[in-house]
Amino acid sequence: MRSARFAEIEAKVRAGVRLDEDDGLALFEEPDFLALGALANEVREKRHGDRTYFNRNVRLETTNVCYASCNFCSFAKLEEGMPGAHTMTVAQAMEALRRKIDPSAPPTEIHVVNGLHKGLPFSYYEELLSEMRREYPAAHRKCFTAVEIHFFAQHYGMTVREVLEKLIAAGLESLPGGGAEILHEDVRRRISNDKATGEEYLAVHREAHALGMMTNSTMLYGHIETFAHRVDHMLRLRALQDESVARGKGRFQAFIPLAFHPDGNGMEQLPGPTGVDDLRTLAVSRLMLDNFEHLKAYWVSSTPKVAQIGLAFGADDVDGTIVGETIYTAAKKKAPDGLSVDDLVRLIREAGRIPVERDTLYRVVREFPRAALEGQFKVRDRRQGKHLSVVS
Ligand code: V47
Repeated sequence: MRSARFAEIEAKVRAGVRLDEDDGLALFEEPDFLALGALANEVREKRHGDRTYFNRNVRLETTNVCYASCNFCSFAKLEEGMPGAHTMTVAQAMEALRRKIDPSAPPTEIHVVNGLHKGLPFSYYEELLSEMRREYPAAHRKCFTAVEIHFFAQHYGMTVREVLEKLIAAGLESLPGGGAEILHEDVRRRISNDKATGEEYLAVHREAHALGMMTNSTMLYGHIETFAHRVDHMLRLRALQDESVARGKGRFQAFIPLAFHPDGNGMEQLPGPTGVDDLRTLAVSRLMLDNFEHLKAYWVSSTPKVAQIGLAFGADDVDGTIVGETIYTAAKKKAPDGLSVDDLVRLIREAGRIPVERDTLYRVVREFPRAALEGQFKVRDRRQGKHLSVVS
């Protein structure tokens, strides 16, 4: 049953009044979970109608060596030489990219995330970017989280601005949202004590925005944090976005809630979030982050099925084809190792939405026509490779 408090919040949303911390908490605790989803959907449809975005992207992780010991991470190895530790040379990284990329349908985005490796020279990252730009000039380079940029500044003795300027000169175009985890210090201290603080994470995005760069942000939820920490996280991002929008240069484009995966890391005794929590978190994010244009239902972390339902709970983007992701693979994700454009188009259409292929900056690459639902629900006859309509 919808609470009286929910009715108040609904009225605020419909009147365009910004929600506050108490509202955010009430939404996380709202018993009528479907009413919450419907309200987030109203906001989503007001902004985007049925349009639902995806891109063709590849992931590259060139080193998993990372001095930081985050409790939630199944990917990192503390030191070079430990079992499973690997670091590619720039030539090996380019070879790995060639293996992931189908030259007949090259991606529009290369998304790079790495461990914090103390033994590599700064020139490694510059060469990586310039080689990617030389070989795949049309693929947008969305590389290195704010935590990595902060680490480069400390480790190589530069300011954050100097690091960004040098990397931009080498080919960097935008920053991914990773590394945000939970910004509140009480949680951050317990889950990732030895990397950039919440304030330092935000400072890197502030600087990137001031240089005209677009960035994303994330939130790792479903571990030891409370709803209050999630709301606090959203409010900190919203405040920075206000500043950046007012400055009129770069800003956050998308917010991406990341469901915690407990396998193989320091918090494996925890169960991880449920599907309802995934959907509730999307819906609250859509309602609280009124100055973020896009909300991603990241199918790698939530599974394609939950991401698809997320399109009715506020999300307008499903990320992309994501060839070659290894962070969630290390945490034994239950999602496939990449989706084809056909898979994404089907997933979006069956949710009653219009698929739009975008580039990293949300420029339209291709808009797919809306399909009649009847024609969409098809089963594949594996022996004959033909589609058979269920509704005959
Ligand atoms: O920063 C690590 C998270 C992030 C686990 O910007 C984990 O478009 C769950 O940031 N369980 C990397 N999460 C991925 C990321 C991302 C993903 C998709 C799109 C974009 C974007 C960014 O993955 C890390 C960390 O927060 N992570 N380990 C885990 N066991």
